[in-house]
Amino acid sequence: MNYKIIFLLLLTTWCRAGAPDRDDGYRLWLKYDLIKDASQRATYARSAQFIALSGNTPVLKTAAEELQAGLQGLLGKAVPIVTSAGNKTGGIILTTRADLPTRNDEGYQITGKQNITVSGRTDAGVLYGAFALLRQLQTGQPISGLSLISNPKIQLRMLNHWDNTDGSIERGYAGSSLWNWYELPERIDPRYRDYARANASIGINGTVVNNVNASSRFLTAEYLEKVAALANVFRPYGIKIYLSVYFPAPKTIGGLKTADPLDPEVNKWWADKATEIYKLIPDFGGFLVKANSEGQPGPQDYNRTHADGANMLAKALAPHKGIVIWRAFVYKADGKADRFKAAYEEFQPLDGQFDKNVIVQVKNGPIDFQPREPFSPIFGVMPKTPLGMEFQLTQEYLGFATHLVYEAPIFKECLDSDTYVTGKNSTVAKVIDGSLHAYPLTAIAGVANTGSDRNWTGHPLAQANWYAFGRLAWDHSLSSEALANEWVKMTLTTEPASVKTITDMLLKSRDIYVNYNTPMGLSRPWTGAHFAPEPWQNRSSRPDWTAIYYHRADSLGLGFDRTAKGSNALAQYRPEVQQQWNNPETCPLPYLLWFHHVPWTKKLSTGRTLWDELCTRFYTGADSVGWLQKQWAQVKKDVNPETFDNVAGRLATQQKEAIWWRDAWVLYLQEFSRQPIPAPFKKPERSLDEVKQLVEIYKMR
Ligand code: BDP
Repeated sequence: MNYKIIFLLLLTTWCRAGAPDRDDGYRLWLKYDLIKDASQRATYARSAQFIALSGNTPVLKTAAEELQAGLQGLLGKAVPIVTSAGNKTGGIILTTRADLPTRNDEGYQITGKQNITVSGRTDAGVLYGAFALLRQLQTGQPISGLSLISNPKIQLRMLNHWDNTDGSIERGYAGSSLWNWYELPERIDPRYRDYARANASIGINGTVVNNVNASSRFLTAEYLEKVAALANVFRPYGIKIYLSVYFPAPKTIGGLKTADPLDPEVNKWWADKATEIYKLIPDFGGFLVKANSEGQPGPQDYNRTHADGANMLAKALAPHKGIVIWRAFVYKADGKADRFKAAYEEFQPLDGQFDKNVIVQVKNGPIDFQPREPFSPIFGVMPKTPLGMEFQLTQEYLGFATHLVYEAPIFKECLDSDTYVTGKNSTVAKVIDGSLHAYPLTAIAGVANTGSDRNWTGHPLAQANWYAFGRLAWDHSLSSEALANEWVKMTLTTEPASVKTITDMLLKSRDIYVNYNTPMGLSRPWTGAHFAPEPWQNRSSRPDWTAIYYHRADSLGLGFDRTAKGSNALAQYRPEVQQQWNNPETCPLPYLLWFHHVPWTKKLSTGRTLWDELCTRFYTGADSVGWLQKQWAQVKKDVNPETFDNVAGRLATQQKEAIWWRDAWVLYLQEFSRQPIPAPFKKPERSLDEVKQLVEIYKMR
């Protein structure tokens, strides 16, 4: 069977999977259903009579075939691929041009009137341009007369999968792993290609396929073959594969007595392993490493530093142009210390000590993917070390797959924060895109929210988080609203009123969630389910794995004092940033309890006391889920029934849980505040003991 026939077969499967009358969400934002407006279709069709492609490299072929498939669906007519436009007009030319005025190799340009030319300096640029052109049609924009250039602002735009060999996913809520390890490398699930298409369409160019809590099995010959088979599928879509590695692998699978990064035999083991990997996967991306973090071994076990560990791996990969992504997610089991400060304390002194092919990957906030965190102070203090961003798409602390939380505002809030590292307007975005410190390597990663569920993400609207992440990784200046709008049009409906309603729901969803879950700077990163709040949880093997460690409720007030009178974590930020947060009178309310222990009766800028303000937020947050339900009911006529019912069901669950979570917090905090629930809110119908039981029962499942 030749390549074209295979493609057509795949295409048929793809189309069958999502015929308009039965839309199970599998096609994501690449639906390509017929554009309803016939005159709009005809206008597009006049500019899309053929696709001219002169090259035949795999990525260029992908670009042409994706464009062809998309146009076929949107316009309802076959668009031929020809090898040259000759003197024909009215078509689309895909071409690479080394002298293109794009800023980097993956950028693209779309120009032209008589023919539309989509060009890139590399094949990948053309591929991204082809998807951008399709996006124009999908969102009802003009395609002729365009003159646009777009460049990715960040080089490595990656998904991190926390997937295990047994098919489970750490913190995964959309089924099991996409990778069928037991069937690989022989059986290639067609879904792997669909995964690659979706990623390429939003500019993602790298994927780490296994959990950061890594099994050394992934480095065995058996597994490397499986990984190589996946790499073969991803390659035509411009996506490189990376592996999370277990630092002591030289001991566990290499038979060495040590994994000391300064031991010559250990060095040799990794160098040999790298050579073995690159024989199988010539464009292998590199390693992601979680070391000396949450019980994972690492260089500190041998009195070496993170830099020693990272550089040792970097040297093994350097001859092959591979890179090391070393995570900064570390904190010690020291109950007296402030976990907020831990990563900075370990990493800041190492600034400038990492090899050129190392990038340090930092979570957006100092603690752990909370619904709202201040930006990690590390972003303001490591000018000599390339820092990459780690966001979490999977909703570990965001209500799993039942709560609606559109995450673009979380990402933007962090990216737009000013670190003041080189004066005003030194945003986190400018740190990580390299424009402030001229980092040679730039990266951004999202911990994936995908799984084997037919619609990929469990909650149908959580697809928007995957989408927005990829688009922001490409261009962090895009707004949350523009991305929501785009995604809704491509995925759910193009009816203007419904587009507006759903966009509005998405944009408000995060604040609604924060209000009933962790308002005003509360957080809840304790062990257990990571689902329902358990603010009473006070026992664990380590103090920073209890809830009371974070909220510090007592008879006087609530919140973690991180000023100079408390842990002084604020000192890790530049003075201008400290100034925003260190005065409880002026600290913005969303961050108040992150930095201050505030008396229950303290009057806030809203005119309410802390207690009354908290109650107001918990209650209005929970009530707003009802608003989300009402909004969703309004779009019924414009959204396919399967997706409509799916979302409606999840919103009903969310409503129930939001009330439960509100009750958990207010009943628990009331034991300290000793204040009534303020009018007009009614006191919870259940007792604190009943809520505690609910949580215990939840944890049993
Ligand atoms: C925490 C997760 C844990 C991860 C860890 C990490 O609960 O499952 O392994 O982050 O990022 O949020 O390493």
